[in-house]
Amino acid sequence: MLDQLNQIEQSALQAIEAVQDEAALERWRVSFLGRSSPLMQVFDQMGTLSKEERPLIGRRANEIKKALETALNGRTEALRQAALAHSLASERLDVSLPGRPLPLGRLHPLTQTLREIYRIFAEMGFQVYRSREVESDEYNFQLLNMPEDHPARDMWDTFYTTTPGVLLRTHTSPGQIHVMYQYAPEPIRVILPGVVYRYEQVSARKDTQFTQVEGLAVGRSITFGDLKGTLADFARRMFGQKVRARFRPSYFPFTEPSAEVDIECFLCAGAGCQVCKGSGWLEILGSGMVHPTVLRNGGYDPEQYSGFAFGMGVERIAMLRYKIEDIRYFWANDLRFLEQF
Ligand code: 2U9
Repeated sequence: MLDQLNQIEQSALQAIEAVQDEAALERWRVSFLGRSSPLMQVFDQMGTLSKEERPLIGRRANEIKKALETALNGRTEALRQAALAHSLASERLDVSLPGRPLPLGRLHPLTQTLREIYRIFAEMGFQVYRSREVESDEYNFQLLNMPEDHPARDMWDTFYTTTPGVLLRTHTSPGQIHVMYQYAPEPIRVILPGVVYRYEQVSARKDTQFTQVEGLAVGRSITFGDLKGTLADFARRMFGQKVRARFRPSYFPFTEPSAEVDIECFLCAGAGCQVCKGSGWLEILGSGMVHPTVLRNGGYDPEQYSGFAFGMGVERIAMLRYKIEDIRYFWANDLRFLEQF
């Protein structure tokens, strides 16, 4: 019996050396310390032993049981330590490594240009006013001095809706009538940004929708000199302090006199290149003194009030500024284009 016990101890202590995980350790416990393990069976058979044998075997069996329990506890702790070391190793952090750069979003080039325009005009005291995109023929044309069948209507190829007299605005000018109605007879200085729609053949220069900013200043003594000063200053702030501007006579039904504003071509310094088509000048906006009829339509007495107005295509300004060759890039959502700004 003593030999049998020594055998049990030896094989148990040998087997535990090979145990590498918790499940194997549990199997070991069941086979060497479990209820039906050979060791426990020795305890069960105590009653059948002689008086002399009983204390000897009993003592030895208890010794072995303690030894196995000690071995079990030792192995449990060793496995726990190994698991901890493994998880610490896998979570190791090198705090001296450089951080991973986060992908940064950016503003659309049109938004950047628009914000620059807002900033420049805000510094000159202009407020931003937003107006509807679906308009009436009355606001888009008639109140701007273009009654039905007026030939100047041909300047805007218009998207009409199926409702008679309702159209997509071809410019933000109807918004200026809304502003005047709302504020007359107070003096006003506003800019009106927004998308406008034209029934155009799409090309590198023209799209069926684009972004416009129009401006309007109305007061008791506003002159063409104010128009010139404001717009020449805008050109310098937008395109560089050295940029020269020129005012060229033009025609718009809602302004009289009217002028288009060109800046000296900053690509060829006036020598003539492809962008300015050899002229040395780049057109950036249209402008004029508000027509007396339009002032009256807006609720101002043209005998006492005057004003100037202007309009520009924001895509055009951005194209000049960033040397973009095709207007269709703005709405194409191509990341290769957008990531350049
Ligand atoms: C009111 C009075 C006057 C707005 C004006 C222009 C000249 C002009 C174009 C430039 C390029 C539009 O984006 S574009 O196609 N605009 O040339 N706009 S004066 O004059 C107004 C508007 C409203 C009540």
